Amino acid sequence: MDFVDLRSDTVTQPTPAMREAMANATVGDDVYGEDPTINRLQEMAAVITGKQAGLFVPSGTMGNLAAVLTHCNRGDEVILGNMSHSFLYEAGGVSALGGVHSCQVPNQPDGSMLLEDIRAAVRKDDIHAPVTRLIILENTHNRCGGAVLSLEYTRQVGQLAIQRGLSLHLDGARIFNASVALGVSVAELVGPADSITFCLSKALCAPVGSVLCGSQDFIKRAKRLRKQLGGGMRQAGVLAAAGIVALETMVDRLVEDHLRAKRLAHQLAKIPGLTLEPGSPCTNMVYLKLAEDIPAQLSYSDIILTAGQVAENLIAYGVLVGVVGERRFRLVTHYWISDEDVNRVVAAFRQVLIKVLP
Ligand code: TLP
Repeated sequence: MDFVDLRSDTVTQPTPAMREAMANATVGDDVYGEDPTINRLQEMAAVITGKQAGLFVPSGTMGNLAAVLTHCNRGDEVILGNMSHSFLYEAGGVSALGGVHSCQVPNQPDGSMLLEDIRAAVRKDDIHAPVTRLIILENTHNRCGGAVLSLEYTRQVGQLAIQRGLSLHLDGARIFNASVALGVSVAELVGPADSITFCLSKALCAPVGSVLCGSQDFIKRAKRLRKQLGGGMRQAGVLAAAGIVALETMVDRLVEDHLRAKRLAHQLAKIPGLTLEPGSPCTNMVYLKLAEDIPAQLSYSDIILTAGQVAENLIAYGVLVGVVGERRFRLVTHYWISDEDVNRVVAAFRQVLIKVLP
């Protein structure tokens, strides 16, 4: 069966243009710095982010980890959101591999952390406390509905970091979605950050890879960390070639994913049994829940309906969705999702929920 896969934008396949570029890529040994295609991608990334240099890494997770380990010493502390990808989904790498302690500040529904909460989290100079070294922001914010952090907010956090002598890292896995949604250039949006990771392998459709960007000195040190983490690749220009096509051709079209997410959300919200989360979608992620009234309606039959059960039932209709809680779904639109696919998903939800609603 042909599946409509909305579990994530990480499932995106490379485009035909990417496959062609990969086949024809000129390559060299990147650990020697001799892969011309990787060098070109890194230069492009530096220009786009307005930073001095870029470093091609195998994944967003490694980009974030290398950034934290470059900014922090063992025993230092990083301030991050309690809903951030770095805290929730990176297997505790900063502590397990870097000995870096994390201080989790509550994320607000819009993906931000309150400035007063960040200020309060910065440690005083006291031998009992770790040294606060770094703040991490995430834009767009995955777990907070794909929410976009504004330029104004990012600047405020950047100011706070400067005042307290801290560094600021931005997990910009989906910074291009943020840039398109705000109509603000990536360079401007990430200006206040000392370093940024962005991903090529999500909505931009490249098969593998992210780029970590920062100052010349920062990237030089991050390169040693990448080597320690086993991320020094050799003729990986075949991967970077797809990344270049991604940057050249896949950014402007992201607006289509955002519009399709809106249409999908609008249609799904009309189905009894589903409740759209407030403000959703902000970008390419639709977050929704099973409606409050479902258990009451089902109480006579003793069925407890979970998002997981609904997702399992949707598979029979060729629809794959993300389950991110007992009653919560995440549906991510991307290049390979068409208007027809949206209709198919809506029809499938309707069919599945009709079966369980009286
Ligand atoms: N996110 C994945 C899962 O890990 C949850 C997804 O399906 O959305 N930062 C952010 C904000 C991310 O959403 C992700 C991936 C990463 C970093 C890590 O990127 P990779 O998967 O390349 O290590």
